[in-house]
Amino acid sequence: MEKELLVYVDGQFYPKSEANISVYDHGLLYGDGVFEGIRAYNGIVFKLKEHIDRLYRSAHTIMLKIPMTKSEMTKAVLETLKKNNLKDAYIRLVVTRGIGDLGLDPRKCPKPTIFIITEPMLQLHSPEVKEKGITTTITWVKRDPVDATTHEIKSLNYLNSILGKIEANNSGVDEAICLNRAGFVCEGVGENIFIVKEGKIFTPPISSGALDGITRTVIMRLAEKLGYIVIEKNITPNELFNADEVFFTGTAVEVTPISEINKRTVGNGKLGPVTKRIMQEFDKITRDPKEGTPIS
Ligand code: PXG
Repeated sequence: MEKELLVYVDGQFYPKSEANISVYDHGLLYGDGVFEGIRAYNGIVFKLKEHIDRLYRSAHTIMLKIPMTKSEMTKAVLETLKKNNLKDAYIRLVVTRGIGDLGLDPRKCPKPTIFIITEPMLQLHSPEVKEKGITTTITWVKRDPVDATTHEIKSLNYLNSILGKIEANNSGVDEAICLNRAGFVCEGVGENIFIVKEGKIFTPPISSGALDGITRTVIMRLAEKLGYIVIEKNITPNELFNADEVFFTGTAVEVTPISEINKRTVGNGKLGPVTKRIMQEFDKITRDPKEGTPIS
């Protein structure tokens, strides 16, 4: 029998089939917790420090005190990868409020639950999509507002994204695009969004309610280094439909071109030159040891 992957749960390692948490965990009962989706390329955990920092920022906002230092958390992630002998991996790091009673009061949860799942990296979209682009639809469900369960917090409340994803599935397209309450473009369900217009690059500000994506920041810096002007501004659906190029960024999707939005073809429907250049350069960055933390 093939050896099972090991999962870190509260300081111990369990085979995948035995890695469980309590049904009284508030992460499950209320979505009360925070998480990170991280990726390792060829033995280097890409932007691990940035992911750990964001995890602690999310936890700070929801007043969840993680009972580990950032350095201990970093070690736990690396240890889990080492134990599983993984070099190209997807890492899911989760901290929940922990076990409590059936009331929602977090004071009843004395100890946060921490678990780390690592899996070999699987391709989200087929390789052709990087050439052809994906189809999308703007979903009816509005992004959670910034004065509520905003996606600036990477919390376990992902129903907003899941509703968007269901809408994409029902419409027979690959992914959903979310608008905020004011009607401006916000992000995908698990991706940030960029448009290219007349050679300039635009992306919605985080104040639109989007996650401060780590790939987003990398792409903004990269694009500037390549000489492009990058502007954070509110983007309307009309601007989105009439962009020359549109692409998603994220840990899972990396840089993925969008070819269609609500049946409207983006640009000429082919991979645009700016997106192509950025995809190529991003690929180099993910493989640069200086951009991450080595597993061993
Ligand atoms: N917005 C949201 C709401 C996200 O959840 C991003 C943007 C992109 O952020 P990063 O930091 O990854 O550039 C995310 C991240 C998955 C998966 O399994 C989703 C994310 C990350 C990893 C895996 O769908 N979302």
